[in-house]
Amino acid sequence: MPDSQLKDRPVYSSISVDFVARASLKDARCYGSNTLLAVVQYGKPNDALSHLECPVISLAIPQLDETDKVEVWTSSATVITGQSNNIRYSADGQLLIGVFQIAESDAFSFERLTYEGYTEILEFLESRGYPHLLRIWNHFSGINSEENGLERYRSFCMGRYQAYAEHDPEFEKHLPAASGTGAKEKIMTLYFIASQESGIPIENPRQTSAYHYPLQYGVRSPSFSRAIIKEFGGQRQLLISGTASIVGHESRHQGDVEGQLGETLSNIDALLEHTRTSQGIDFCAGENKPLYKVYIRNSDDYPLISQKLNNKLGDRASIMYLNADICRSDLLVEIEAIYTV
Ligand code: 3EB
Repeated sequence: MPDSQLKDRPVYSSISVDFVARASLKDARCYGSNTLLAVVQYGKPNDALSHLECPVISLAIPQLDETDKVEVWTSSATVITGQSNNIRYSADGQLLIGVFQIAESDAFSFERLTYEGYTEILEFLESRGYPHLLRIWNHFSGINSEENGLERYRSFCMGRYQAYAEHDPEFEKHLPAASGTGAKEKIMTLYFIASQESGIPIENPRQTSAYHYPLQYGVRSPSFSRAIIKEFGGQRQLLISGTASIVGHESRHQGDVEGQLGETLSNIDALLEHTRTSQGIDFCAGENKPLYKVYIRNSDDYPLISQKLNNKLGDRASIMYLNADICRSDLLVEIEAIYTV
């Protein structure tokens, strides 16, 4: 490529994410040779990490393994941070990480609170020039409780759907990957990554697309894609949504946590295989360990689940175990993952 053309090419930062020991976050701005974009911490840590200049996202979701591990996102480029209404964020010119966090007051219906949150996020991303929402984590209290005759997760799906539909009539073609779980305090947290350029949404051949789930699961279907592929600075990430024991649109292995775990892992395998054949990318061939986050409804199931996962993955994955309710009351475990090649 001639020099002149090279100069006009935008600089693409590389983006990394890892689970690291809290104590290794000494510097206010950097982790290793990269700049901090955001840190996510789980449970009720004593240390607020207030020395960090990047957004610190705290979730009332207990960690079932080592309690001093945090999720760290970094960039090789210069990072700016800021706040706009209810959103704290950082951005590096290619990627933006933000968090919308708000008390779940009784003043609004839960549907309305969700609608307002999503609308604020979508408008914010559009105005900042990062219009492509790639991945979002949805955490709020009482996910399976009924309120005004409707399960709160279903109210959430209605508010989310409404916000997306108003923002973009074609929204189902570019939905982000997502996770949806309960949290132990009455705070709604929506944290997300978005980019200037779009990613590629992937569906799972073993599962009905969530946005096409039939009416029996709620008037508005859950709006998310099964995974997103996005390239950052020569590396590609596969951001896999929270995945559970659902085949087609039906929950399988009711009351059988081992059966649900096996089905969930089959779903993740099917998604990886489908990505390999349809996109020509083998995410299992990477040298970086994939990151797994495992949400477990009943903490009593943690020993069994961790033992089975260790048998299957050994030390080929970094795994974080969390104690959270899951959006269908018959689901006992949900697993999300990030692969990099
Ligand atoms: C499922 O496949 C399980 O509503 O954002 C997983 C990931 C699930 C995200 C969401 C829900 C969501 O339907 C539940």
